[in-house]
Amino acid sequence: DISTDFFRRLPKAELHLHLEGSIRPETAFELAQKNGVALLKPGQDLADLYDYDDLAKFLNAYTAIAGVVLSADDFHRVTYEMLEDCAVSGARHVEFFISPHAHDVSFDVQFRGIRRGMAEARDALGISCFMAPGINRELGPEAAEVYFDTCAQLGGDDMAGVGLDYFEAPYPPDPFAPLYDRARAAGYQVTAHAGEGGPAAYVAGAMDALGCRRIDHGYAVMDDPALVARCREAQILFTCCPSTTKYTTHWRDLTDPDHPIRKMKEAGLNVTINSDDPPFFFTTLAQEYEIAYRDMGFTLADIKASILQGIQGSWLSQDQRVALA
Ligand code: ES4
Ligand code: ZN
Repeated sequence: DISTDFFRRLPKAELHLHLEGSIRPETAFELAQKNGVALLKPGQDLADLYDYDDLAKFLNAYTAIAGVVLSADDFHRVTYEMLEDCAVSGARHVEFFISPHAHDVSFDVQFRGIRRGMAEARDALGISCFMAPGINRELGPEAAEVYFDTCAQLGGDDMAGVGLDYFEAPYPPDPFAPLYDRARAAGYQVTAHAGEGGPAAYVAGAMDALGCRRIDHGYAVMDDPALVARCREAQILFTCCPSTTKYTTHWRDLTDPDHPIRKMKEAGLNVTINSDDPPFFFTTLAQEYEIAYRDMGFTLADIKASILQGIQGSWLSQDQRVALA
């Protein structure tokens, strides 16, 4: 049988990863102590924090962990450690979301630390990386505009795009259309979480209203055969995350023959494998590939196709994508 090490060795791109959701539990614990943040309630241990069975409860844990990261050095550390973990899993290129609004810390401090972490990872690990602010859709479109502009001022070349995340239904993508228009006009790449907790119409909305050619998760697409055909023809890239579905959707069994990631692949959609919030979902990027192969019907040819589609759909330049493939 094929070992985890085999999947670790495959050179790949990670396109769907959240900085705050990548913080190692032991780092969270250390930073909480150092910063005097009460991460755990009396009588709670770390395992109690990593206990959730829906998107809302997961996001509460995510927010609690985000609260321990305070100084620029802290942001530097968690960024570098996240990229180091990606590199160990065989990632050569990483595009990750940040959630600046999840911290009670000035954006200036956050971006300084994150950008230093990225620079150090490029030097020390030999990987390339971009970040994109994830817009918490619960904030609403007006707050999102201000938020995006602040990020764009601080992000420089490291900020390649913009994303939309957090609790999905009943927050359709459409109200964010003016912001996405502005971001695309300014040269930013765009993606959005859709069809994880929301309906197929939100996947269509991310394409039609927001101009996305890349969709994070997208599982509900399988509820609409006409939309599946459209996404196949338009070669929309879906950044899927197997282990996430065990905690945030009703697809708890990854071996289920009706699991949407399996169905999306069988329907001929462009599906990449990603890790989302690895320690929160008790996984790594390499392990997600192993799960796709072992539990979701991906052949080695499917795995290779997914990796190549991920590289092609990344935000690297054409030359960089050719070099990586
Ligand atoms: C997320 Cl799994 C998931 N869904 C929506 N928003 C998120 N932010 C971090 N992980
Ligand atoms: Zn995500």
